[in-house]
Amino acid sequence: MKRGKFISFEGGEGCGKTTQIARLKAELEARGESVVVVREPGGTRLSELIRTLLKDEEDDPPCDRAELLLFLAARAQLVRNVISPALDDGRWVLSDRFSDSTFAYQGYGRGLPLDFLREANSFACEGLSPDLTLLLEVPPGVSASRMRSREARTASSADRIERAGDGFHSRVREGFASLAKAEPGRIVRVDASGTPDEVASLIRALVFA
Ligand code: T5A
Repeated sequence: MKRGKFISFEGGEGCGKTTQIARLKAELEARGESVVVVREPGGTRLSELIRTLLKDEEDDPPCDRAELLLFLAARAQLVRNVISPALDDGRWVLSDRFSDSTFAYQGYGRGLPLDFLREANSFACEGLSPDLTLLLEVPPGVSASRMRSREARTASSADRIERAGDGFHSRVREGFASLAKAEPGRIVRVDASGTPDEVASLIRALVFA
């Protein structure tokens, strides 16, 4: 059986990953492919419980090191129980965030050492890396207005990481750009500031090139 393809979607808050993943999934299914969509942190019962702790724990919020280890624990469970079996079955896996978010947020954003992060992450994912990573980029103003419109529509409010401050989020943005520069063969930057249709057609051209 031919191994499936693994594509991760990355970027800052509200860059439109979820919207584009739904579109690519529909496109792939229309072409007869079998597709699994996962989100990080999350995607298994244990990983979804960890997600709640990471996003919403206010009384005893995780310190930076605990935050890192919780993200990695959620990923280890997702890789072992969902992503690797799906790839072995020849299915496509589209992941809303993966390891590059850890490097950008916990490495560049929180300042934890990148060498250690890479090693610990590789242990957590048993060496698995995406075949292709689409880095969706929007200017900070666009990201803020998309998040506001989503919050208004869903009556939700910003979580602990979204509220981390402008300095943190600009380090994350610069981190993603550095990661893309270091691995141009895997990480492709996508201008995500256009309409959903415009961004979807850029992505289609990259995936079906
Ligand atoms: N994190 C995660 C870490 O710190 N380390 C890690 O290792 C990992 C894996 C996850 C948080 O955890 C952090 C990063 C995050 O802070 P989350 O709730 O999953 O939290 O948040 P995000 O991944 O940031 O996802 P969001 O749902 O906030 O944003 P999306 O998925 O990028 O954007 P989407 O598609 O939901 O769109 C947002 C809004 O914009 C509109 C949509 O309709 C929606 O209202 N929109 C557009 N509007 C105009 N034009 C377009 N092209 C649009 N595309 C979407």
